[in-house]
Amino acid sequence: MRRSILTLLCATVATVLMVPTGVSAQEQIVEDDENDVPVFWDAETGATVEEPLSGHSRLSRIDYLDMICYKLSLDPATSVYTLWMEVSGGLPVEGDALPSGIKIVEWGLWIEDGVWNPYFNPITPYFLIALVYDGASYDACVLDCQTKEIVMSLEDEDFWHAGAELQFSFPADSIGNPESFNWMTSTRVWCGQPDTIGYRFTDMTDWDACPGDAGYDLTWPP
Ligand SMILES: [Ca+2]
Repeated sequence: MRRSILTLLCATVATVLMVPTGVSAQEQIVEDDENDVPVFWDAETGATVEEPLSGHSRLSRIDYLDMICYKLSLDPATSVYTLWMEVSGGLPVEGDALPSGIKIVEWGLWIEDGVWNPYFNPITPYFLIALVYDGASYDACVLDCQTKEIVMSLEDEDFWHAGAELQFSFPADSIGNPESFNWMTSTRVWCGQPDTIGYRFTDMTDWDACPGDAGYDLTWPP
């Protein structure tokens, strides 16, 4: 069941640290606007409005869907990437029921070749690395978005969550050892069955996280 679910889940600060080997480790810390879940606009005024409620939980009141900070880092000694994320409220503990109407929650990292923009550059991502919760347990994997195949299911020791923080790690070779790429993060919920398109993105890397780029992606290396 867990694998079938995963199959279907299809102010930036850059710092350079020195590790004992003398090889530079890289990380990029990104702050995200708080209380921006979900984003609905009044067509006339441009003001954000609370989502319509149609018998399900109001997404804007689920704090763990609201990213407030995240960090991507690469350990050159092991060639392992790690994504850490802090959200606005405590994450579900295993066994906690999901809010009414939601079947799966996802916290994801997208690896892309270009700056994704839904209007001007709607590219297909290369990879999605995601932590998911289905109301019973957590799981994580590396998904090839081109083939929609799972490249790697992450082991339990490769991801964790505690309070309002989560983290997952994956080897660089699982995404083809790219020297550079674009990346963004998101949260997403499935309200329909996982084999449908009944999902909604609830938070994404802010538009202005990467000044100068007309899209949502950041650039790696920072
Ligand atoms: Ca946010």
